Amino acid sequence: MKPTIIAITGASASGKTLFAQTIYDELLGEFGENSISIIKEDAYYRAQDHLPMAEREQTNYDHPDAFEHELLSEHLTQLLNNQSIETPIYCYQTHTRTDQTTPLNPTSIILVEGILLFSNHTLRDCFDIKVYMDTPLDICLIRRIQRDTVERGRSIESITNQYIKTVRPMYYQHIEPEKSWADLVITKGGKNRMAIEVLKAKIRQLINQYQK
Ligand code: UZR
Ligand code: MG
Repeated sequence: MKPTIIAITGASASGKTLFAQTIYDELLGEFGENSISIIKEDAYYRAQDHLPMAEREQTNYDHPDAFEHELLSEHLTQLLNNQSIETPIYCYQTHTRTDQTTPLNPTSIILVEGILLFSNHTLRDCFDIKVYMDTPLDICLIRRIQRDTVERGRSIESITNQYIKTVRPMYYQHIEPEKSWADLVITKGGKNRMAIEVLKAKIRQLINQYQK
């Protein structure tokens, strides 16, 4: 049986990481390491070593072209073929990849989370279940300010500038339209307990089939 790949997409700071991580942590405890893994689309931001810092700061990180979706699709295909992969590690401070990678072995369930997972046709076709986090944009902005000042070393000024310049317009151009591809639309953010339990129940059923 091939792994089942589940995509979780939605606006920046809509609760994708929390939703995916909660499902992962809770099922890992039940089924163990070979059952479930997570891949972050953020890890596949393009390497920008060739660009000076000032130019890297101008990149539109909310546009599909900022991601190496070809590499992510290739990696998912390798996992489907039962091969291990090396996922890139991205650094938000230097806006490029580090020279390290994280090894990842194929598991029965693969969760993939990120903002623009449905924008690329080949990538979209890799997903068996498509989830969209439909969190209001004002809530996302508040969360983004809280998160990026603490975790990504940003000033309020740089966050609000980026928000006006790219995050908000790209949301309306590229992210919100992704909703039409989704099988499940989740309201109330990454702590939506009922949504977590419903998806966990489906995943449990799948893992039990793999283990037969
Ligand atoms: P999530 N991002 C950066 O701010 N800097 C980078 O070097 C790479 C990405 C931001 C990006 C996007 N945009 O909104 C967000 N901007 O990371 C996506 N501006 O990550 O879904 O975890 O919020
Ligand atoms: Mg995230």
